[in-house]
Amino acid sequence: MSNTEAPVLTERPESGIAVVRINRPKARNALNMATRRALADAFTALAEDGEIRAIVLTGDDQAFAAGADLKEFVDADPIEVAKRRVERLWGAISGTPQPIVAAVSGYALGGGLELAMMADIIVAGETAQLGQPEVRVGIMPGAGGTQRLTRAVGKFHAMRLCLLGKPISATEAFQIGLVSQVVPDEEVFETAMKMAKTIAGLPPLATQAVKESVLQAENGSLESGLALERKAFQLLFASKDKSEGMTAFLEKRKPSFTGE
Ligand code: CO8
Repeated sequence: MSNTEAPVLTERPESGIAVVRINRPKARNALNMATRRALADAFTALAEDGEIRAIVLTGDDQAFAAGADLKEFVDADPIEVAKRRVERLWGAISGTPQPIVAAVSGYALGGGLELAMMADIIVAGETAQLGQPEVRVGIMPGAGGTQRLTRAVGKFHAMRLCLLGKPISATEAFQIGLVSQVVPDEEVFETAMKMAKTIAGLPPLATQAVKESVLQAENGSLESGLALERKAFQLLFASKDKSEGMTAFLEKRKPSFTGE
């Protein structure tokens, strides 16, 4: 397979930043098993790469991803679907320690929106459409669409999206808290890259501790979340970047972070 035919492309356009691009344009970037495996492999490799401090996850102009590949679902029975153990592949993405910025243009539907919700920041183009249309083909969200979505937007928006299956515009998604920022279509990737660049320039121990703590807010009780946040906060006082960041501020100069 030549690189341009690979279902997922990883690029390193700038130091500290990786771009993971879903590359099945003819199928609207539908997520078949090969693509899901390639995504998991890409994120597993990046998670272990100490040089990478922020990741941009994207598709193309027409689609971020139009959901699970229905060709691989149409004849599948429950045992086959269970045996695919897709949760292990999703886990490789959602468990990535570095912050992930999703750059969403076009369709982010079904498993595609669930994938976007595994990112930490979502930038969407103004004509993007986001939704959980699974009910329309007789199934339901199966990779976080009833869970991450509900945590992001609350019960009543989540119910509307999952029960009616109708996509919403990027503007509405922004209003309900499903995306972080809406920008003109031609600025989606550039905006996500700018955010990644900002994150990559900050102390990685701190950005990764922020990610871990914010995600904990979705998982556990307020008390356990506050305890984790407190410990992560305290631990950062052992980092050289904390000393450098604060000293540089007080000395009115630019800090130089090393990741230690
Ligand atoms: N699966 C397979 N092929 C797809 C998919 C898909 N999800 N989406 C688009 N394609 C293919 C089309 O079949 C078509 O192929 P061909 O050219 O060979 O006919 C090509 O992409 C272009 O599609 P359209 O001609 O339909 O393009 P449009 O621009 O007119 O429409 C849409 C784009 C609106 C995205 C439309 O294609 C569509 O509605 N797609 C299906 C969306 C959908 O229902 N997604 C949910 C799928 S179910 C799911 O995601 C469950 C997640 C559970 C995760 C758990 C995993 C185990």
